[in-house]
Amino acid sequence: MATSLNEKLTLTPVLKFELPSLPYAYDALEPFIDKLTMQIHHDKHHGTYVSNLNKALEECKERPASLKEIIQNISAYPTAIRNNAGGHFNHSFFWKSMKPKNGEQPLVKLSEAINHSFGSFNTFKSMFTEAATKHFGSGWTWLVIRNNKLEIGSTPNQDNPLMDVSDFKGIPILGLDIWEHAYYLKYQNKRIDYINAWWDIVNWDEVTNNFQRAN
Ligand code: MN3
Repeated sequence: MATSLNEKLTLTPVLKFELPSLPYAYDALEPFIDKLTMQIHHDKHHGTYVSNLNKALEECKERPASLKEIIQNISAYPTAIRNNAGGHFNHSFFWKSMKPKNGEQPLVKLSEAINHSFGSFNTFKSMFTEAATKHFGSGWTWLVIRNNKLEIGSTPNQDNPLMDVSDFKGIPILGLDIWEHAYYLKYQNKRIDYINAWWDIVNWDEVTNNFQRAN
């Protein structure tokens, strides 16, 4: 054997992540999500998940090759990595799934799958809205694909449906941040108003891409 497993591990560099830029201006989602919320949410909250993830990875003996590898094997990592890798993954996914008000609907293939799984787009929307409204405390509500079926569910904290520890599993197609930091400045305790506003800025092109990639 040329190299032992231990030698290989020490040769693998520690992963280092960077905060991705928003794919639009801070005020691009106004009036549905306000500029200050986007600045604090992206720069401070997401930024802190990234820097805390980098710190935790330096102290960790595992040498994962990618964020997805960490997420899918999250039970092997300490809580700091679960929270911060989840935070980084979920927010990166979330920013891309929104865009300025566009009045779009899901593209044909996803639209057919939504009708097949939920009966109609409006039924899907009200089921998702209800799940997001009723989730207790911080977390995320998701549309996932699992065994060729679309399903709606929520995860606590910064967990997500790709994590091996998650009670709700699948490949995420759409995700909504329902932590208070996502909406409190503008909507205070009215989570339902934030959810209803968010429907206006869903980037259905991106969501449809997510669906096609997952198939
Ligand atoms: Mn958040």
